[in-house]
Amino acid sequence: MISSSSTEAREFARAAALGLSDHPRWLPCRYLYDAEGSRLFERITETPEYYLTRTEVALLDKSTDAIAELTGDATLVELGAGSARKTERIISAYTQRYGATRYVPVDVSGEALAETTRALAGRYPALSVRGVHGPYESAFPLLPSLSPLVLLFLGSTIGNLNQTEADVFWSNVRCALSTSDFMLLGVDLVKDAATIDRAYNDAAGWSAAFTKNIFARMNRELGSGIDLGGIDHEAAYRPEWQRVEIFARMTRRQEVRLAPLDRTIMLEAGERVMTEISRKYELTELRDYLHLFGLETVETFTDADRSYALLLLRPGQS
Ligand code: AVJ
Repeated sequence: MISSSSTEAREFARAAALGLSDHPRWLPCRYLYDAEGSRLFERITETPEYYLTRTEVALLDKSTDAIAELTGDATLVELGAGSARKTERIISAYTQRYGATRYVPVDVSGEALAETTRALAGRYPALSVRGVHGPYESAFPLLPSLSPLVLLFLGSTIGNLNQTEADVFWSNVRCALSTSDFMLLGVDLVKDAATIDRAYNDAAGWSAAFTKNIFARMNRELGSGIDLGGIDHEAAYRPEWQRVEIFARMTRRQEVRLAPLDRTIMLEAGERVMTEISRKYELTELRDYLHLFGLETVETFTDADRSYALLLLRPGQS
């Protein structure tokens, strides 16, 4: 049932109307992650083509002890926590070293958050978990009261932000962190285009299913009536922009109903809707960029192929 009075549905519909009326057309990527989207993303991370998660987990295995030592005892706050499966490595390093530890996962998916909280509380008696349901911006006002803390932003999720959004994000981070806080950032690095293209076009089709799910969600929550069979997934690495661009291409004309707004938007056959970008980084460039926001790189952990990196950051000690 579609409840047109629900504020979440209206907000989703407004965001969709805004993006779909723009040129080029787009949808905000946070709507990819409902319960189904989070489940589909987990499938992507298990494909042989998607090297990011596997490489990050291996890096965490090698480096969490060093990280826990460098930061000292601290509250762990995680942006976009999802299933937090890889965070367990960090949590166990901190509980082993420091005993009782606070963990504050922040996620837009209420279901993922509830599941994560339940699973972790059972497995780590020394851990106190308090989830925050919302976009990661909703965590910033809480940070001063959680200091000393380590802000975790893993999975190269930062790559989803465009340049303007990233600038805002980093100034907010810098304002919210005090000089005794740290941030652990996971980023995917620039590499050959073929490897990246494969990661976003897995043979089993989970990437395509993930892209289509945002339209399935519109059907479920906004009564959009989109023919999902009339949508193709299109993802390609653009070396000149150092980013993957992910689109849904309409293979037929679609009438997109936004029931909460009582509006319909037409998409012609051949038109594309951008659902996501995924930025890839050069290490020196990234460190210089973060420095502009008053964040210093304490340590960089990277794999032998320099495929992926973990950066331990802290506010400049001025
Ligand atoms: C969760 C944003 C890191 O950009 O690699 C994977 C999302 N989308 N395949 C990424 C994603 C399609 C992923 N992040």
